[in-house]
Amino acid sequence: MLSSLAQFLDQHSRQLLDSLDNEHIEKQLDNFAKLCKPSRVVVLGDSEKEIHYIRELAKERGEEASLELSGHTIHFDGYHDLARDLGSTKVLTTPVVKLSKRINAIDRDRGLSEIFGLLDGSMSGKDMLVKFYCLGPTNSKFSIGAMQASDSAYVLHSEDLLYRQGFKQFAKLGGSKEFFSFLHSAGALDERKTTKNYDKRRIYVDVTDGKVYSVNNQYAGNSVGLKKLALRLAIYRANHQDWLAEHMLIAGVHPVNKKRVTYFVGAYPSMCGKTSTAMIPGNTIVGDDIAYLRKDREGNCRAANIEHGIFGIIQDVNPVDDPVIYAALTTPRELIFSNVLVSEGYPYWLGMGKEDIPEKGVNFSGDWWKGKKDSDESEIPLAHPNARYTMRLAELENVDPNYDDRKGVIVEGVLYGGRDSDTNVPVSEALSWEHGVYMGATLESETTSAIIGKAGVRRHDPMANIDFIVVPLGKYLENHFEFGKRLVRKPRVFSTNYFLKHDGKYLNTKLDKKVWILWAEGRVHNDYDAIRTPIGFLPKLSDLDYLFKDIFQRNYSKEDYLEQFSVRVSKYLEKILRIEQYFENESDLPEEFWSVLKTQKSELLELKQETGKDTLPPEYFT
Ligand code: OXD
Ligand code: MN
Repeated sequence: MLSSLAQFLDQHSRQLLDSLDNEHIEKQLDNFAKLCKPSRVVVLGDSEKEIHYIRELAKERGEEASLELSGHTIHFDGYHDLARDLGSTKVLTTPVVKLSKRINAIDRDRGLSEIFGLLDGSMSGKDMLVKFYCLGPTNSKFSIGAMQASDSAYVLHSEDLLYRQGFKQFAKLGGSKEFFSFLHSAGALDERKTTKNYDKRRIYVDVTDGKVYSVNNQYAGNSVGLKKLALRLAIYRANHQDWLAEHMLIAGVHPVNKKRVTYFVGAYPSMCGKTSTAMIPGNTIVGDDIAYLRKDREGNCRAANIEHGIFGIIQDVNPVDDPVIYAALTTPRELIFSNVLVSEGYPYWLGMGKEDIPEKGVNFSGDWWKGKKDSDESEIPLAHPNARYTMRLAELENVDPNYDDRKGVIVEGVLYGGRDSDTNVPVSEALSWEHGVYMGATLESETTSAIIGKAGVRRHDPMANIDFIVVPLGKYLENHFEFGKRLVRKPRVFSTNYFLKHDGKYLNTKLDKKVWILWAEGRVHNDYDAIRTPIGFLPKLSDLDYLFKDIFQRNYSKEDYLEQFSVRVSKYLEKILRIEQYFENESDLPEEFWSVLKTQKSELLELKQETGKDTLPPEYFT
């Protein structure tokens, strides 16, 4: 044991580190301690006692406070730290690190010197808490060890809810440095225990070294290393190997009256229906956010949830739209709410479907009352639109029995869903794996409040992963094309759009997505015919009508079908123009990508010339 590190450790911590017998871990912790200068370095194992310690510490320190229902706590991030901060998140570059143009970068030496300057002494008077987790099920091909060091008990409490304990996994490393590590400091705190120097927030990702440094923040997307910070490291690794690290849900889809389950993965940008797709009543949930995908020996695509909890957006969670989550959030269990309104010990959020919401309480702005304004004179909502809940998946009644399977689940369908008010149909199936990759690569979405910046602007978001693709986009897409080529049983690929509007009004209810997903499930098993169009295979009216009747006991009219499933030829051509502009600056895009685009474009142009129409009904293609 390095003597400089030993002086920070109590006996238990020392024993734990000794038992890991890994010089890389010790060296890293020694460096972290020298840099952040905590009073102590507290190393924790996997036991219930240690989990309990963190849970209580978060409350003792005021980072969380108990609510009325047993197990519920509230945590507030600072008023200026309520979403992922892409501007302050940078990848450290060296001559070997090549990145997509959309990723912020900083020269490695310069970046390290800047962030080390900010971390210097950041933990003085505090403990550095250290825990070991496993990304993915333990003892599996998917497992990656992840070490988190942080001065925030909230960060470790969140990780205890969201990730698998990994001390034993680390013990098996046999001294290797094949693990990720994350150093986080919330920095100086104000009286609300939120970060004071949020303007000096930095998140620097060292992809070649498998490390991320994060300082002066608390919002979990910035602070919880194992979430989006680990996703970046995993994407770098996966794209230099032969697997996929994706921003995807994993769900078991169970058709009505049929004894089978079909596993889907799905990529949806934030606030585009990802969690609610995973949570569709009748589905079983394996994961709602991050999946690793690998080919197994038989040539199947296997997916594992690298998490075992949910850090979910809580806006619009109500008994009608999200009954399963709503039930979980309103009953006792271990659960952290963040950035909601609290009044008399109960949480309130936007769109919760309650009439009697209190007109005052405490929220992300401190004491809150209806009509309260911020310094720009805009009204502060009762809860932040990106307010969250954090809980274990196993708490949910619809958790899939295989959610922790070390082999992962066999994926038969892939979903790509954007937020698109005027172009894409509610559901369609890709014409091929290549077309499916194209559908994922050309996902567009209106921006949302999960990312700092203006909401409501159309944004390209390939595979809903653009914020995290720390390799050139061309390389990332090639990895997708190649992955499919190697599979013996390729999943079918579908695009969904739950947000189609007419005159500003949504054309579908939030529950309609169940029909689209069950149609996709049926297609995987060849239960339904479909109509081939340039944008993909479209459902037939009779099959949708059957599904609407079967599931919701209501008809699906021809009018609705025509409005929702007509091919908006001109809108698609506009989209293709946007795509061409977006991708033209990326170098080395795979040929497959351009070939799908060119085929689709020429087919649409031809249709337009032939018919002179902007929109064509599905029947036109039969
Ligand atoms: C998330 C996000 O929190 O993508 O999952 O913002
Ligand atoms: Mn996410």
